[in-house]
Amino acid sequence: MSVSENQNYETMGNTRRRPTSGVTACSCISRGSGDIPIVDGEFERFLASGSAIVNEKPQLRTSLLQNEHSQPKNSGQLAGDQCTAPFSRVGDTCLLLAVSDKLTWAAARQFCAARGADLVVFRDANAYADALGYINLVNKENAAVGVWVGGTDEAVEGVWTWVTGEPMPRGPPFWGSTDGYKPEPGNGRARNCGILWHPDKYYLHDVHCTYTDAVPLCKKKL
Ligand SMILES: [Ca+2]
Repeated sequence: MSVSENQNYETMGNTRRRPTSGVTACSCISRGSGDIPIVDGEFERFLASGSAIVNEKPQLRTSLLQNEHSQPKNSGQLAGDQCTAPFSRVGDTCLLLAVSDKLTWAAARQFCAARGADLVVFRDANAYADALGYINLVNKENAAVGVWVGGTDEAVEGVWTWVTGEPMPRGPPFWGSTDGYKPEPGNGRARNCGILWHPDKYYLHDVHCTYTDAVPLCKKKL
């Protein structure tokens, strides 16, 4: 420290204060309302302790970073903004029933893909119930059609999977029955695409994938 620099400090014992002028390193701790003078060597110990906290608590830093990336600042608003017409917010998802577009299963999937979506999947009975409520609301005037869902056993007969690659649930309350006691799916290799079958209260049935009296139910990822 030069003589001129030293003149910029007010000396009080072995305590140094912020320089009164000039640009010089300050041995102070900032505490909001102002800098607090510290004893020689304490500033270095303060810096060392801060580094120790970061180094000793990597799990804390990792946890904070994970929270920052996993929790949108306003997930409700974000999802609502993305679920725009002609899609409708249904429960915690975003659906579109294209009541005027009777298509094969593959064409229905393309229809959804062109709109940033895919055929609907149900991960639990609540999601299924939400979708049924939406279908009955939108499809009042066009009730005698089937509704395509994103489920198939085309790849391996009898192994029903969603288009996401997840296994489809089996049995009630998802699948219906053809004659009151024989559970769906029950038509083997001939029928490999899943449909919500209106004549059976929109329970799941297997039908020919080329069936065309059915419309897409698209689900957009949020
Ligand atoms: Ca089949």
